[in-house]
Amino acid sequence: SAQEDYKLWLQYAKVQDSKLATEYKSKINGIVALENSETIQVASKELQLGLSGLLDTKIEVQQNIDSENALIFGSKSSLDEDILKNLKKEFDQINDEGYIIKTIQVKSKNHILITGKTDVGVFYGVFHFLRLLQTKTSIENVNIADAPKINVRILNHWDNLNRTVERGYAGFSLWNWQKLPDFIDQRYIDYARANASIGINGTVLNNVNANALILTPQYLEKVEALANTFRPYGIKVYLTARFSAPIEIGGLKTADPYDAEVKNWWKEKTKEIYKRIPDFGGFLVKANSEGQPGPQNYGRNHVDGANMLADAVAPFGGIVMWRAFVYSEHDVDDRAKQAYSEFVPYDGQFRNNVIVQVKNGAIDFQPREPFHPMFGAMPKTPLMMEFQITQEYLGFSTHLVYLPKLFQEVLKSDTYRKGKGSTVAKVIDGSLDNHKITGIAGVANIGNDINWTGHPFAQANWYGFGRLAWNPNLDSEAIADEWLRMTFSNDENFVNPVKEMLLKSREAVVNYMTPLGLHHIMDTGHHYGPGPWVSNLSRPEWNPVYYHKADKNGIGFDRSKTGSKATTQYAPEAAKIFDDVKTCPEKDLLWFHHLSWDYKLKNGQTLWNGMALKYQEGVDEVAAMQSTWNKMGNYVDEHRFKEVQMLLNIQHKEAKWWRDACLLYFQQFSGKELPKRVEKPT
Ligand code: GCW
Repeated sequence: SAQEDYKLWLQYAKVQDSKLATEYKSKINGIVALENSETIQVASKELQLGLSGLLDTKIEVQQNIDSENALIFGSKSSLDEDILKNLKKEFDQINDEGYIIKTIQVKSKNHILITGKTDVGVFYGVFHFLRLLQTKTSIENVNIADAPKINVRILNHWDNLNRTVERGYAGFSLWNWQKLPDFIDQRYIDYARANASIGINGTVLNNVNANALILTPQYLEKVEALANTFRPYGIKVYLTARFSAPIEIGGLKTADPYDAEVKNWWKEKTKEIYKRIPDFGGFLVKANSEGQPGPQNYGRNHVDGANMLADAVAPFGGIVMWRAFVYSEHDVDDRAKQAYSEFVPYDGQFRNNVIVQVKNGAIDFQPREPFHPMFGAMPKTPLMMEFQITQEYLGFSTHLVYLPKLFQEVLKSDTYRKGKGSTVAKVIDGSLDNHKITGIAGVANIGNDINWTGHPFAQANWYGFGRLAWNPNLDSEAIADEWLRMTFSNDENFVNPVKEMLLKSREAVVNYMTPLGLHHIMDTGHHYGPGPWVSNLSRPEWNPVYYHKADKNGIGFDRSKTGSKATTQYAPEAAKIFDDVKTCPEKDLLWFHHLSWDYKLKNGQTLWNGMALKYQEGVDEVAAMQSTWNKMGNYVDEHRFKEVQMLLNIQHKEAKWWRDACLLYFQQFSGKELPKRVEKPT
């Protein structure tokens, strides 16, 4: 039902396996909270809600640890000396947000303890404990110590103040500015619960294409109300800072970061914010990109801009996330090179509370991009990852695409910056270059649709982002497994085939949209559906023809040493791999090379035939997804079953649209027949 749609992965459906249900009930006689902070209170509420659903019975809240088999939770400072002394090893393993879940003995009676160094750590432990029950895991003898590997795990909402959401496909913005601050929608609380359950600890409320009004007292009062709502859940609020705000709302003549009045304006503004929100996280800034104002308007550079804001928030412990997504119409030889050339020379010059936020690839959230060459290239500057959870270029909320596969591919990529094994994950978790501030951002796919994300399976992308933000080394398959069990069913006849479907869905979309390294050939502006023919836009690098460069001689963007030389922005080992068509992974082939239609692929096919077959494969994969899903009616409520069925039907239709449009368009250049296995356009 719509109920289930709304509840995300926190369904807390009754445990079906009777043996396990008996075990759970016997191990959870009562729950004992050792503290009474706001966070522990919401943790206690969550446990009661979760357990009453999972065990279909009310579990009593006890004041003391008597009897046996209590579920005890509280932070380190609330623990008795005799409990504490046996946990030294575990406490050494975790940081401030980590937790321990352990079967312990008190007066020779068994209990389960959930603890951590802070209340939020305990809360995360509570969610992990509930997850054990949601995913059919025994709690006979638990012994878990876990902690996040990245500090700032944050959602970026591209939400405008009029509640439209840029690149949002799930309704309007959750933030009801008109009713705030006095009306606290239950949605805000459920949003916070969902985020806390996966360890997300920050949210940027408003669009990076920013409106300065968010910084006026009228709005800050509303932001404060949201911050108060999220605080018990361990979620800090951040805002985007429009660089020209001193002019627009401050009445100054300039926003030049060298101007004393401007500096002072930001200092005062920051003070005002922290007075309302003492734990305000800081600012996210898009500057001198796609028409946004920035320091370059005044002949200054990114460092000047970022450091000015960093100085304003530093006294309060805030950070500045400065985006590296920049490209201009003036430097059009290869857009992929611009961010690197604008930022890398400044390595080491940013204040230590600045973190540079880099998209996963050098163009823009394509179905597949090689990792951004900035990762690993600025060892003296912390870099954070920006992933897009909302599916701007991947079929909006209509196509089913399991993104943790994409995220994981990027995180595992080897930058070779400090030798083999210098993965992107190690750059952003700070371990490669020893950074204290670390971060990962996901552009949210959340709106006020009943199911939050438009497509029931797009919930998995929010979930999976959070899990990978917690630990970038997790496996996307394990994440799919737990998400399916928590969201739908533990029945193996459901979990196994549908997991298979999820895991294949990312490659399917690559195949029917942009196989073999093609990119940015979506129709212009909205980016939905094919548009490889578009060539009339005012800026060259907005036109799909700029990216595929198809002509009679072949197709692809030569970024190798014979072309734009973008490969030189990678470490020599990586550059070497990409530069040589023989070693360049075929999945990235046309990203790095312009090749003739007769070029022989590894499977012996010509490039033209191979590409056509990939498009067909994408269509076939969606058909396989449909047939898998069509057998799942018995395991899923009717509402969600039908929704997904209809969406997959659209996806199949549109996969064919992509195949036909792209192949017919490219065929005018290749001048070749389609291989037999490719269905003729209808
Ligand atoms: O992906 C592109 C989008 C813009 C977006 C921009 C950015 C917020 O098409 O809508 O603007 O990137 O990331 O700044």
